[in-house]
Amino acid sequence: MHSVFSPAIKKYLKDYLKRNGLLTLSVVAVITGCVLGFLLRGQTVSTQAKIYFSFPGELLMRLLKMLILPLITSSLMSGLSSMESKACCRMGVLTVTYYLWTTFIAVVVGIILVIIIKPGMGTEMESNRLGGGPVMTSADALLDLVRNMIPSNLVEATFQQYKTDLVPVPKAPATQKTPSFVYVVPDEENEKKAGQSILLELTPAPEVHYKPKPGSSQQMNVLGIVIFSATMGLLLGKMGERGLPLVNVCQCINECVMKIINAAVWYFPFGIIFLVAGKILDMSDPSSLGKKLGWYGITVLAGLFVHGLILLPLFYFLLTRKNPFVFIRGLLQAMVIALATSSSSATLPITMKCLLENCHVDRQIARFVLPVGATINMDGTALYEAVAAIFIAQVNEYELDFGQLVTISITATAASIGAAGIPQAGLVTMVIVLTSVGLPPDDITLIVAIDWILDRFRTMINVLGDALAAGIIGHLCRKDFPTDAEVSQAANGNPPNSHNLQDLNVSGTEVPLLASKDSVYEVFGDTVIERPTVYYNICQV
Ligand code: 7O9
Repeated sequence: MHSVFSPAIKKYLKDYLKRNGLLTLSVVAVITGCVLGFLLRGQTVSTQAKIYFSFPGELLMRLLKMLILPLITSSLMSGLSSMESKACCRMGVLTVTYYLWTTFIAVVVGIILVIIIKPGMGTEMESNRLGGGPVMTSADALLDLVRNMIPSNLVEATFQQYKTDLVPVPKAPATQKTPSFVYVVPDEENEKKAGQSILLELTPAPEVHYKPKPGSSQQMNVLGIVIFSATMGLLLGKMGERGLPLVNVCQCINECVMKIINAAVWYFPFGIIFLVAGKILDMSDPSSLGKKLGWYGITVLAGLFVHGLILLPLFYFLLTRKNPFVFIRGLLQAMVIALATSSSSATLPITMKCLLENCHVDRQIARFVLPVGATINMDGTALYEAVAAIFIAQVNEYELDFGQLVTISITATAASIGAAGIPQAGLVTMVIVLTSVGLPPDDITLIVAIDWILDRFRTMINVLGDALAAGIIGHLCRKDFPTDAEVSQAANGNPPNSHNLQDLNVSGTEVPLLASKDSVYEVFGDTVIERPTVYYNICQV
């Protein structure tokens, strides 16, 4: 049969699918998931059927989450161990400073937009108030954060966090001899009926107050694990030869995880369809959201857009003089997964893959910058919290002065940095931001209806922020680390034409390549394995 496509078109299509096949499939999966979800909403689906229907998506989440622990521990330990302590220190300080500033800028963008758009002004809004439950104080949350930084049991830290529980303690009834009375001043309607104030006898009801008690929350204590692994990595590097067996174990774990990811990505498009469709089946009716909440959503999305697609790329351009959109193109796969899972930690394995394979960021940099970024850098979350706080103030017709805006910007930045260390972060950090300026925490229920969808978009910006940071830090610290090009130069003895290792004609040999004074790079086909120089010296003996 005669083909309808000319050979040129065929070749183009083949090349395109080879390069972008997975990405295209993932995007198609998100769209199919949305369509399927909305179609099924028309039908009556039982809860049981919904659970079965969401099963492939659940598997996707489990698969991603399974990889987080081995990936972050091995990345941090092997990444930091093969670095000089001076380079390490410089990179650490740069990374944290960059994260702090970008988060603060995200908050400022959010505040400016919410003040310009004013989504909460005007008519009153219905709120189904929570009723005054106990609210954890900021001091308790801060103490929990510090406690979680130093886990008392490392194995326990892999599945639970320390959390202060507030337990109700009834105060002993006051030993009053005479009953106390209270005047109830009647409102207008009661006045007509009663015509006078009513005197009530107060039975001395037991007054409840809440006592903090040690408890736990079933979430991984990332902060503790990140701090411990980073310390171990640093010290392993200092130990030299004796630390090598462990460094090697970590590198092997890291490589294996990356191999699992390479295989698992082919399941993703299928999983995404059901993940997205399942969420859409579960959501409440969008028409009940109302106009104000719509404007609020638009404000958050506009803020995320300005920060993620204008400011962050601008910083990237100013600091590296490279085209940020070429870099972002390489990250699209990770952004689609972030959109589908709404979790930047679950997306971490894919972000790592994209950075190494498409953006050619130095491994050592990515292994440090990404896990730390996933833990403390949440630009989208910080922006969202600031917008939400001011939106709630506007709904309550509560005027915020400049000092209060500054307070919101600082608490929102701090809350997003600490989120991973605070149990039940979503709610608690929002409460901290609101109470810092005297707003009612109960009003969080106003925004819950639309939170799940905004979460997806802010997760995308969180992931983008971490990845762009890795690109920038990689560029700023490029002198401290050899690039792939330098490695291949050592391999061929002549300057390479391309950064892509596949283009090099180094066939899989046992030739170890000395690329810098700290690391030896071994090239096996298109894979490069880095080892500290000391290791190589031992192997040579
Ligand atoms: C969003 F480093 C890792 F990968 F191991 C890691 C693991 C878990 C890092 C962080 C976490 C973690 O638990 N993070 C966390 C994030 C905890 C509570 C709240 C949040 C905030 O999440 C974002 C948001 O809701 O705005 C968003 N969904 O980036 O994942």
